[in-house]
Amino acid sequence: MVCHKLVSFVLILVVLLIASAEAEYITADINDDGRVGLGDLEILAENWLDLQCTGLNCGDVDGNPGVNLEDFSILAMDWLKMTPPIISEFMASNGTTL
Ligand SMILES: [Ca+2]
Ligand SMILES: [Ca+2]
Repeated sequence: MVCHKLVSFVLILVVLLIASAEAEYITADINDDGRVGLGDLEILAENWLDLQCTGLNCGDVDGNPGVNLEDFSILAMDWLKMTPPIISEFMASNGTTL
C-alpha cells in the first residue's frame, strides 16, 4: 500500500517536472541565448520574406517554411521573455556564484 503511494507520487512528480521544463521553452528564442530580443529580431529581419527559409536558425519560428508576419507575431508575443536560470546544487550552496 505504501509502495503504491510512493510510485504514484514519483509518477506525478515526473509529469510535473516534464510539464514545467516544457513551459520554460521560449518559441522565438532564435539565437538560443535564453531570451527574446534584438538578436532574434535581427536574424528574422535578415531572412524576411525568404520562402526557402526553414528552421529556427533562420527565423522560421512557426515551422511553416518562409519568414513572414506569422513568425514576427510569435516573436512579438515572446518579446523580452527570458528562460529562468538553472540553479544547480553547487550554485545553490555557493553564495558567491549568485
Ligand atoms: Ca534570443
Ligand atoms: Ca515561418
